[in-house]
Amino acid sequence: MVTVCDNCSMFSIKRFLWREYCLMSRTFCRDHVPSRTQTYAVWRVFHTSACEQHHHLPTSRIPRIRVAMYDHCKRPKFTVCVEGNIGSGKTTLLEYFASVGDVEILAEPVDKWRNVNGHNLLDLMYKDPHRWAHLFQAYVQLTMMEQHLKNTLSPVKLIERSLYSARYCFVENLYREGKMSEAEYNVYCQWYNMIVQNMDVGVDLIVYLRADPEKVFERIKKRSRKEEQLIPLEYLKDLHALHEEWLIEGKHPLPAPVLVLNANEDLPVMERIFKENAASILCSNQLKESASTN
Ligand code: TTP
Ligand code: MG
Repeated sequence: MVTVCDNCSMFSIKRFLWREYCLMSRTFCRDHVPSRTQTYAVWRVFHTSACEQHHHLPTSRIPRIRVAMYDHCKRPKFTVCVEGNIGSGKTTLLEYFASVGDVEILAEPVDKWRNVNGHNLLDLMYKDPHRWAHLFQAYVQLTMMEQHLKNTLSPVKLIERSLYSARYCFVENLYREGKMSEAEYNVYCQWYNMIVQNMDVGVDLIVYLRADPEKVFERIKKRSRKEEQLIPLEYLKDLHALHEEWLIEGKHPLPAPVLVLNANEDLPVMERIFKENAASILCSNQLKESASTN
């Protein structure tokens, strides 16, 4: 709703524009920076509705805001993060949807973690977490941020994991286990808070692949990713509990609604479950609604 400003202060105009921008950027392209004329056109429409007497401010005073323009990005975009314990089937879900829908998938950059200019940080972290966990998680945070910020062309962007699960599951676990010191944990959390408070992480839905720790333990053994061979069942139980705390019990902030899927089944059944939930995962209902209002 438009609030009519009494004195037409630039502050209230900016606040109003900013709110409109935030509303639009949930639905349209976040990265289009409009030209000065386009900004003015948008600003004038908003400002006219905000205060009818004062819509002729000089263009030099137009706030330099970033506005999502309808012309440049007709299709709305939804970001879905796929969460769940190690080996719960996140990559499998991504691959399934890549083969059936107009989606862009961003698989987890595990290969980057395994080769930072020749250094395998994932391996170092498992071998000596006291020494390497903080550095490893700092790098995970950086690469996750890249995933969140990445521009995609498809209307739906599916990301394996997020900044949030790294923070609330893995880092929390390392700290509780004493593998990350209090100082390291504090520095990590300050970085994390700065990022989520200042960056539009823009998650619209979380799909939680909920699997029993015993089940994922079996799968991890089978797929034999070399760095993970010594992972004990206890570690997977702890991670499972932290996923539950975050995604089911609401102990930490949730950036979006959560769709919970039973991920204990084998591939053919999992594919059936993915298919049954495709409309929710691909946000097709919301996409249709947004398309019809454009
Ligand atoms: P996952 O992020 O769980 O990915 P995955 O490919 O194992 O899962 P799925 O089988 O469901 O596709 O973990 C990848 C590896 O990285 C795993 O060894 C755990 C580790 N990891 C951390 O140690 N800290 C982190 O913050 C993250 C995100 C992963
Ligand atoms: Mg994976």
